[in-house]
Amino acid sequence: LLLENELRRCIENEEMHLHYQPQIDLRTGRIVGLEALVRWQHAERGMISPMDFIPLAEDTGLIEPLGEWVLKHACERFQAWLMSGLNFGKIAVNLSTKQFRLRRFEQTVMSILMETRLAPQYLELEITESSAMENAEEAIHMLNCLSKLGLSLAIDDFGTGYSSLAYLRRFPINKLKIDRSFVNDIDEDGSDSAIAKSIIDLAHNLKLDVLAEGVEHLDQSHWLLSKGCNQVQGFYYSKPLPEAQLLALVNSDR
Ligand code: G
Ligand code: G
Ligand code: MN
Ligand code: NA
Repeated sequence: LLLENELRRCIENEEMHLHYQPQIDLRTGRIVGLEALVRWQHAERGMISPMDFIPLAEDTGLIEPLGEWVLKHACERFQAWLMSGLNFGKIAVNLSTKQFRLRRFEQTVMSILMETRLAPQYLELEITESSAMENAEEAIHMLNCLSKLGLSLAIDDFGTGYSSLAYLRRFPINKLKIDRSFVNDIDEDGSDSAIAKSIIDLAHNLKLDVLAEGVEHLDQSHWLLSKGCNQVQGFYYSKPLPEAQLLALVNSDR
C-alpha cells in the first residue's frame, strides 16, 4: 500500500523518467528507432524496475495515468528532437496488457498525438505476444483501431507466448521482436538459433520487419544479418539511455 501511494504520487508529480534504447538497422548500421523504457528513481529505495511497478500499476488502476504519462512524454520528446533536426526514425512505446484493453484507448492515443503534434508514422506501439493472443479477436479489433491512426505496431517478446499463426496473419502489425532469450546463444547452432531463424522466416513470409532483442555481441549480429534479420537492439549497441546521454551519443557520431 505504501508503494502504491508513492507510485500514485510519483506519477502525479512526474517523478518518472524515460530511458531510450536505440534500434539499429543491421544493413546500414544506422539508428532507425528508439524504444522508450520507463524508470522510477525512488528517493530512498533507489531505482525500482518496471518489472516490479508495472504489475503494481496494473493491479491498482494506476496503469492508465502511468501509461498516458509514458506515451505523452515519449511523443513530446520525439517531436522536440524532430524540431531540432534529429530524426531517430520511430519511437517505440510498450503497452501493458490492461492498458491496451482499456476502452477507447485509441482515442487516448489520438489525443496525445494531436497534443504533441507528433505525426503518427513516428510512433510504434509494442504489445507482448501473450497479451495479443489473450482474447485474440478483441486484440485484432483494438489493433485495427490503432492501426487506422497511421502508427506502427510491433509484437514484443515474440516466441515466448503461444501464437496461433492464423491469428498472427490477421493482426495488422508491422514488426516481430524476437525475445532476447532466443538471442543469447544464437551463434551456437542449438535450438535457440533454430527458433530465431524460424521467427525471421515467419516474419518475412508475413511481410513483416523483424528485430532481435538483447544483442550483446558482434557475433550475434553477424549471425542475425546472415539469416536476414532486419534490426537489432541490445547492450552491444547501447543500453537504454537517459536523454542527455542519448544526445551525447549521436553527437559524438557526427
Ligand atoms: O527496461 P527494463 O529491462 O528494466 O524493462 C523491464 C520490463 O518492463 C520490460 O518487459 C519492458 O517491456 C517493461 N517496460 C518498460 N517500460 C515500460 C512501459 O513504459 N510500459 C510498460 N507497459 N512496460 C514497460
Ligand atoms: O520486454 P522488453 O523487450 O520491452 O524489455 C526490454 C528490456 O530489455 C529493457 O528493460 C532493457 O533494459 C533490457 N535489455 C535491452 N537490451 C538488453 C541486452 O542486450 N541484454 C539484456 N540482458 N537485457 C537487455
Ligand atoms: Mn519492448
Ligand atoms: Na521483449
